[in-house]
Amino acid sequence: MRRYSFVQLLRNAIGLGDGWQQAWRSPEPKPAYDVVIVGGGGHGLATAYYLAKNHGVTNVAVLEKGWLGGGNTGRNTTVVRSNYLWDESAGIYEHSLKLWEGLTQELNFNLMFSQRGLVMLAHTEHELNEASRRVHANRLNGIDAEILSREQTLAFVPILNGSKDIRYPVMGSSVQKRAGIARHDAIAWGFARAADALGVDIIQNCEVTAIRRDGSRVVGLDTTRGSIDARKVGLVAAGHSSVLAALAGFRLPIESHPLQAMVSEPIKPVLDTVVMSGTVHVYVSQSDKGELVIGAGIDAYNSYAQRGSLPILEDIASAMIELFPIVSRLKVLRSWGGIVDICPDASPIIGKTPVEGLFINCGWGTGGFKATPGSGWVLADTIANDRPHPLAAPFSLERFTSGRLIDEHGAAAVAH
Ligand code: FAD
Ligand code: PYC
Repeated sequence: MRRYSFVQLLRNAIGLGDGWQQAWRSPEPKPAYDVVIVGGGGHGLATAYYLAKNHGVTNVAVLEKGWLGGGNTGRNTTVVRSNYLWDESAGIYEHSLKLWEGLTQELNFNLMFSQRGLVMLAHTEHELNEASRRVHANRLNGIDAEILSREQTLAFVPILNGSKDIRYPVMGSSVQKRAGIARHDAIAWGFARAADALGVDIIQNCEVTAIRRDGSRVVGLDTTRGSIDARKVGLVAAGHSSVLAALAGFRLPIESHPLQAMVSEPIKPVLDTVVMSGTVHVYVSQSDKGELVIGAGIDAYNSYAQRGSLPILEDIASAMIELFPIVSRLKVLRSWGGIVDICPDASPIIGKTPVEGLFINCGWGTGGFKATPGSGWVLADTIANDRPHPLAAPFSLERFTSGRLIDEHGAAAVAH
């Protein structure tokens, strides 16, 4: 990897240098690979990186129909936390959080991971009980979690509306202090650069249009850039997972919905943590630039369009003003949407499929950004060894026939 001197950095920044070195190559697809990963979001790129790094499997391609991180990876609001309810979830999300804690150094790429804490507000007795149950469950799994009283919550987030006369007064909260935010596209770029350096071919503008089988086994893919043979294939295509599964001839218990977010104009620092409210349906953090990054629950209808409807934006604006009256005259700079693939139990699917040699990672719904490194790690291990990684095993597709669901609607919180 090329190193730049300070003067070279300055010259490049004003267009007088000899240009930036490409962070990854742009190879033509080869006729065949040992493993092809479909989807160049964070999860797909992480899978390719860990295949190469942890398992020495380097004859790998990542096929992306658009540009790297152009799906949900580049559209999410970057909340990273591991405070889910069930032991199975604690396993995978905490593994991921631990990887986040060392990833900037490992990838030598500034992911701007900021462990500023995350507060989940409780506005009802039911939410207080649910928070307390989850905090105890987290602690039993060695995950940091605390309950804050109403007074402690208002002290932790001074801009919160402390009035008891609002629709949903703040009654308390749970907090995970190791939670936080990161820079979303940096994780795609960091994994891409590191995977490329280990020999992985990253191929953009390459849409998979068919999945070829020989009997019950996958043998390759047709793409907009030609046919590619593959011994093993990983489908890691978030909003389009059910479309790809249909190409392979099986169905997924997934619904695809738009999920929207927006940012305000930049203001002085007013919020040094992340706040979520499941009841009034809003969550917010402040970016390093000063913008408030604000998100919503899903749009209720199914869609494959990367945009949503206006009523959701009106709802989150009114919820924000209710919780944080100081934002009432703030301007919204932009809003956007992504397509999230949601399972009935609000937990992901990771593992084997009914087609031999074909693996899948999907169903992270509104909450997969935080899991990017952990999910890549376990999927790579699953593909390399042809059996589920122990942390992935509970999240198999079979749970929808066995009935061993992992219901995380409470922890998925506002976004579901
Ligand atoms: P993606 O980044 O979507 O990557 C999948 C890729 O597959 C895409 O780039 C797509 O173009 C490609 N693809 C699809 N079909 C094909 C094909 N046929 N051929 C080739 N390529 C194909 N999660 C959190 O943990 N915290 C949050 O704060 C959070 N906020 C969110 C806010 C919003 C508004 C949204 C939309 C999502 C949010 N999420 C959050 C969820 C999170 O973004 C996703 O779970 C996660 O990014 C999924 O990553 P991925 O790499 O699997 O998917
Ligand atoms: O999963 O923590 C999360 C989340 C926050 C906002 C959207 N998803």
